[in-house]
Amino acid sequence: MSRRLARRVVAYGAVIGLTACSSSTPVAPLATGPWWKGVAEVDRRAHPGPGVTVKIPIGVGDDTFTPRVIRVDVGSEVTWTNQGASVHNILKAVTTQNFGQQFGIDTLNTAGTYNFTFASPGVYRYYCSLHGNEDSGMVGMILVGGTASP
Ligand SMILES: [Cu+2]
Repeated sequence: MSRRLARRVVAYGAVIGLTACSSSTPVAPLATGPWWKGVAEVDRRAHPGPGVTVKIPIGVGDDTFTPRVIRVDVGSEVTWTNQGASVHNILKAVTTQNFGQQFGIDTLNTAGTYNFTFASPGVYRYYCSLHGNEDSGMVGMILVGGTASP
């Protein structure tokens, strides 16, 4: 580091120190918005016909639905498989949303599976109440058909 650069760094540090207590200090905005913004969408469409099973393993120890966001064809069956050691559940993130039929499972034990067939296009969000809430933590989303991500 050159002497001039070193001086500049020291000066910058001093400015930070002086302004840290000021109410006018600019603060970098926190990441805001829904969790699925920027999350990779895994496209599982173009499988032949309805009834295709899409595996969603639940990560060992990290309590996540993997992948978090997948897109499937209308009529696709999705299978959640608990590959972890913990018990999980699968609940609607929006309780009033119509999934077409009863959705979810209260207890998904280790090695257990849960199947659901998505018969209508739409955006279907879900979560595990043991390791998250409707909007963060152990959450997932199924995009059915060509419906745009929200
Ligand atoms: Cu869980």
